[in-house]
Amino acid sequence: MQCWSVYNPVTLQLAIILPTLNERGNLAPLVARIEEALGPDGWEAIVVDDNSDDGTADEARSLAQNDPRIRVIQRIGRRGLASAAIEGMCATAAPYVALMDADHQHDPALLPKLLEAVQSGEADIVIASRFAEGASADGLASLRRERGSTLANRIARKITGVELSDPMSGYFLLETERVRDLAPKLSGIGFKILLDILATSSPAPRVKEIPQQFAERRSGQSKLDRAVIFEFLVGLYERLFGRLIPTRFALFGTVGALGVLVHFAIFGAAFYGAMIAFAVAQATATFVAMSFNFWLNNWLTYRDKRLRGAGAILKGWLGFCATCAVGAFANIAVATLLEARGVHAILAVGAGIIIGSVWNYALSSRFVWGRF
Ligand SMILES: Nc1nc2c(ncn2[C@@H]2O[C@H](COP(=O)(O)OP(=O)(O)O)[C@@H](O)[C@H]2O)c(=O)[nH]1
Ligand SMILES: [Mg+2]
Repeated sequence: MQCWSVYNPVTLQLAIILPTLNERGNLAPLVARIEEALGPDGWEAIVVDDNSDDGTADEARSLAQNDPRIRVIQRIGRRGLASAAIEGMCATAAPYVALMDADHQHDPALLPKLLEAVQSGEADIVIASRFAEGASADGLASLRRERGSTLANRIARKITGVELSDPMSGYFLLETERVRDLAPKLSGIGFKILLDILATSSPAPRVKEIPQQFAERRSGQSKLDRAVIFEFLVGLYERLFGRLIPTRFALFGTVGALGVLVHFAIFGAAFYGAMIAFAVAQATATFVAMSFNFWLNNWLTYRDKRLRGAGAILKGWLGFCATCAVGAFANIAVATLLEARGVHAILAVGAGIIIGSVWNYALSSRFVWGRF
């Protein structure tokens, strides 16, 4: 007979957070590699899965059934690497926490070294760098990306005040309490979680970099196109104006403004160029501009929650068009009402546009890129 009371746990030291999106086949071998690096106890691995279609969460649960060191957070209707990482980090009782890709690009053998650096008090945050001396970055998909990273590093230095070779690394370790303290201030948008932590910490944390051999992903596909420079501009904006006008709304508005240009271009070409009837030209321009906005929002504004696959895109696009119709109605109603009350026509139009955009944003962030 099994006697539960003799259970004598070794104190939990380290949690390894594994954000996943379709990484089913990578989990079991990764857990084996983590065990090889850290030994049998003192650690746990928390899989934070955004409801992957390949059954990653089921696979994690089936591993966890026979292995209490594995835990699963399955998020429904949520997406995003940064927010998954933060949520996982706040879900552990371990005093130290590491973030790692689940695709084997990061070598678990480095974990003891990372832990030792923070545990000994040598550093507050230790980063496995793809670019520090002694590192190799064979696994980086393209040279372009690497070059992007180099430029990004220079900007990062300015923002964080910390000298780093790889502030975009997805593999690092720190005290869990630090994350908990910072969590309310972290943005949770995008992929730049480490940069966010560094930039938000005050005073600047003591950082140590350890070179890593960055490998090719073992199986599955990369989900991120890390447009590094874009991430930086977004990060910069967020720090400067993010509290005034939320980043996503600013992106959404910028895309909307570009849509207006597209609208005028199409309308001009159809009406003045091809001599098409006004109503048809206007309808065509509206349709093209709306589709353009959907595409660009899916590509930029919601890049961390991007709709993929023909079905999801078609559904999203139809939803977006429906949303825009409601927004247009609100726009016209508000503008007409204000104008009738004696507000200057241009001001009334401006107010209509602002109300319409806020409507569109609120509806589409919920019904197109959020949870219906
Ligand atoms: N939970 C969650 N995990 C994600 C998301 N996007 C990517 N990941 C995971 O984050 C890690 C890094 O993503 P990956 O696609 O490998 O990016 P790459 O290394 O830049 O190619 C992998 O373990 C992914 O499965 C997401 O939206 N949510
Ligand atoms: Mg990867």
